[in-house]
Amino acid sequence: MNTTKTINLKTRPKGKPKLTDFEISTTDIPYLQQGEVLLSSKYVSVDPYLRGRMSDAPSYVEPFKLNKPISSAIIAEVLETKNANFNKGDFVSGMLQWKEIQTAKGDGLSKVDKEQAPLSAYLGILGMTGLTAYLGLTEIGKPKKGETLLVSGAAGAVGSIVGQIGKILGLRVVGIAGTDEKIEMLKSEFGFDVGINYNATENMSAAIATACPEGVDIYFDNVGGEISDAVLFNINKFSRTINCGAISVYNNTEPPKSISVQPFLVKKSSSMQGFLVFDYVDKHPEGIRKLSEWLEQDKLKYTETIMEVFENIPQAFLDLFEGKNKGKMVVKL
Ligand code: NAP
Ligand code: FER
Repeated sequence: MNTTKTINLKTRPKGKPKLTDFEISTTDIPYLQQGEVLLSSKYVSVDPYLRGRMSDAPSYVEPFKLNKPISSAIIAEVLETKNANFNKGDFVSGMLQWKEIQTAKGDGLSKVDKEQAPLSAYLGILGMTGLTAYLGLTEIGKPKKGETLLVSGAAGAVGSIVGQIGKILGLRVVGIAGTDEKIEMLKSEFGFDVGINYNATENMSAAIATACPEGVDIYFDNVGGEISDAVLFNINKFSRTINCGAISVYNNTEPPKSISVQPFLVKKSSSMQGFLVFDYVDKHPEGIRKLSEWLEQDKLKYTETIMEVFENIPQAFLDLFEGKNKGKMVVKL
């Protein structure tokens, strides 16, 4: 087989992305050059931040090009190798293209151990997701035992890990998510103390006040927008907000209308800080060590939503904006 299916960005999404913004094409697999490996994709990560790269606004990485493949974190198997660092049959993780088969240079690929954890875990708890949860909470949240941690997007990939790390560190943990089933999962499987289904709640600030009778010391914000506005009415003196993501406004076509945060922060000497996991590359090895240790000791659990087949990668991505996933969304090929 000398060709492979490829998923390209066909049009830049306006508002909510649609399946027609993507196009599947068949492209040639280039001849394997010295220093390269031939890879077969096994698990593809779909992530909210890819929405940003589909727009042409300036960002920390360049936007995806139209009619060119989209890329994301992928776990792949080495089919052939002309690179001494990789053997046939190795599994690797890297930022790769949405292709079934592709060639890649060795740099930027890291080997993953199938015996230590299931392959998909390297896209979630043992990858960017786990690092985001651990480093965001510890570096910016600066948690102290007994404090109250509120997490939005709590049943998602990052949020479900943040809450569990909060429990390990001795915090009272409250989660916000979109269905009763997710709230039940947060409490019964991940040890959250309380949960709020924002889709079934009229007055979010009152619900947060009830769920956090001693106020909010740390707010790990994955969603932004109205949910995060409601949190402001409940923040404590010297509280910290980790601005990890704002999925509720990623598809906005106009700048979001939020309430003014400044008076809330002034009154409570409270801080908000944007967080990017790539700013802490020097701490990634420590983070992975910690996460692996907690995983081995059964102190951390994870869940995944695994969709199947290559053609469904765009649908899996769209589903993130509908809350169809619990834990990490991945596509298995
Ligand atoms: P995820 O939480 O697994 O998936 C997205 C979830 O967002 C959905 O399951 C959905 O759950 C929720 N959601 C969708 N639309 C929403 C809306 N309008 N209002 C409220 N909730 C909504 O995704 P993830 O990979 O863990 O990422 C979570 C957040 O972290 C994202 O904002 C992402 O951009 C950010 N992130 C940041 C970094 C960084 O370095 N800063 C790194 C990784 C991720 P519900 O059913 O609860 O609505
Ligand atoms: C994310 C949201 C936003 C993310 C990165 C960004 C790695 C960064 C955006 C930018 O720099 O424009 O989930 O994850």
